Amino acid sequence: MNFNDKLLKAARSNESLLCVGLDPDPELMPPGVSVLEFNQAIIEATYDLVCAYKPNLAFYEAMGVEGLRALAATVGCIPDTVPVIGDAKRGDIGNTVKAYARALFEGYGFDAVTVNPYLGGDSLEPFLEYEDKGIFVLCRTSNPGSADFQDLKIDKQPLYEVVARKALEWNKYGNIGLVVGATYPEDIRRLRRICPDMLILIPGIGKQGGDLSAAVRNGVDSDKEKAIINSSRGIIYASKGKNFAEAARKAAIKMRDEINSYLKGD
Ligand code: OMP
Repeated sequence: MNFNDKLLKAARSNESLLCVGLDPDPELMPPGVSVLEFNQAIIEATYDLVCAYKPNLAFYEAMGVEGLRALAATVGCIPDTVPVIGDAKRGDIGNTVKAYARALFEGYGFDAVTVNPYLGGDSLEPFLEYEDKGIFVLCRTSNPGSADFQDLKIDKQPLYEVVARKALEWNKYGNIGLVVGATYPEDIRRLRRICPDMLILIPGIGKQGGDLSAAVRNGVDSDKEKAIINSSRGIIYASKGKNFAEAARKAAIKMRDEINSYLKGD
């Protein structure tokens, strides 16, 4: 089953557009719990509430070889029914990207990855050739400094719109999605119009202050699907105590239900 189908299947069966970000930070994790134990407990507590998980590689790479082992083991303990997005934001010249794609898809076994389009279409080709995998192109990022480049106008269009139109052009295998920050809900609306059928990964809820209601309403397609709403710290660090997994479950239920209430138009 390809990534898009796996994602839609998980979203429908769990009635959830929520993606939980697995971003382990030793300063925020409960004391005395290893990264793998932490992730395992979070996954066991939330796998029936999410449409995907998204580990960000930075947090694992920062822990050296042990971190990479924990990442590989984490991917291995996520049920097959729930897709895993490797948030790596890679991009480079062709042969290097070929190695990145092999590492992420064949080494770690991610179902999808995030990529940086700055080097242009040919640089993404080795990712796209994995036709069954998902490739999320950074389009409008959630951080305040995203304006530095992404707002620059080219023939009166902001760069992030140019990226979205290019993504449509590159999408010959139908496996491209966009990354658009919840902190820019009006841009989500515009980008959804430009790409009516693409998956859109929307981070920036919670600690970054994104607007959940607007992100959901503006992010979904005409069937009220295809938006993947990510929260990392807001879910996995709901408690630093022994009850951290239970607290993560409660936070995930709350956010999933809130998303669903916006879909119903509440
Ligand atoms: P929280 O702010 O803790 O929910 O984490 C957000 C996660 O989404 C982190 O892993 C970020 O690296 C990632 N992210 C953004 O926050 N903003 C973006 O524009 C893009 C991403 C991403 O590609 O996922």
